[in-house]
Amino acid sequence: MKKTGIDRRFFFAREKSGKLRALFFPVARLNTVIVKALRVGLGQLIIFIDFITRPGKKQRPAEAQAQVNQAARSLTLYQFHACPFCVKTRRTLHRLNVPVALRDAKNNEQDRQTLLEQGGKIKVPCLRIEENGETTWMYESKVIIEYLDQRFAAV
Ligand SMILES: N[C@@H](CCC(=O)N[C@@H](CS)C(=O)NCC(=O)O)C(=O)O
Repeated sequence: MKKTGIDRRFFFAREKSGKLRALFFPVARLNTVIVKALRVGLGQLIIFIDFITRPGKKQRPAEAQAQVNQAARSLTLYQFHACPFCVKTRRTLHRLNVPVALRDAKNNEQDRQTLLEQGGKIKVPCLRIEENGETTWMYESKVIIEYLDQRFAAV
């Protein structure tokens, strides 16, 4: 069938956009790789800085520490290893010497699903608190840190 003027213009426009896409695809890919590398690099830097500047652990008499350890069994922190808000929260746990179980909600599919289904959303850090048969999913690093400080700083 003979191509009309409109058909031809449409055909050339499509061909041109295909070539443009082919030209820019490697650039876009390179951009993605650079952004990813920067993000990973920044994450590693945060972890390194955290490591070299980590505060000392709170020291308590054995009995008080045993009490804290017991209380920590009802807490679980859902987190990402390199998330700055999670690093901040883990530093608080370290400073207060509260051995809370950590769950990797980035790489562990089961933990991720649990956080989504029971907590309500994928956002970290999230502290799961089990108390008197009830479970609370606490989001926001600032709120979690305040809760931990209130509960454990004076023990
Ligand atoms: N205001 C929040 C910010 C938490 C936040 O933005 N967390 C990011 C990771 S650093 C997140 O959960 N993103 C969801 C995702 O990556 O799926 C806090 O202080 O806890």
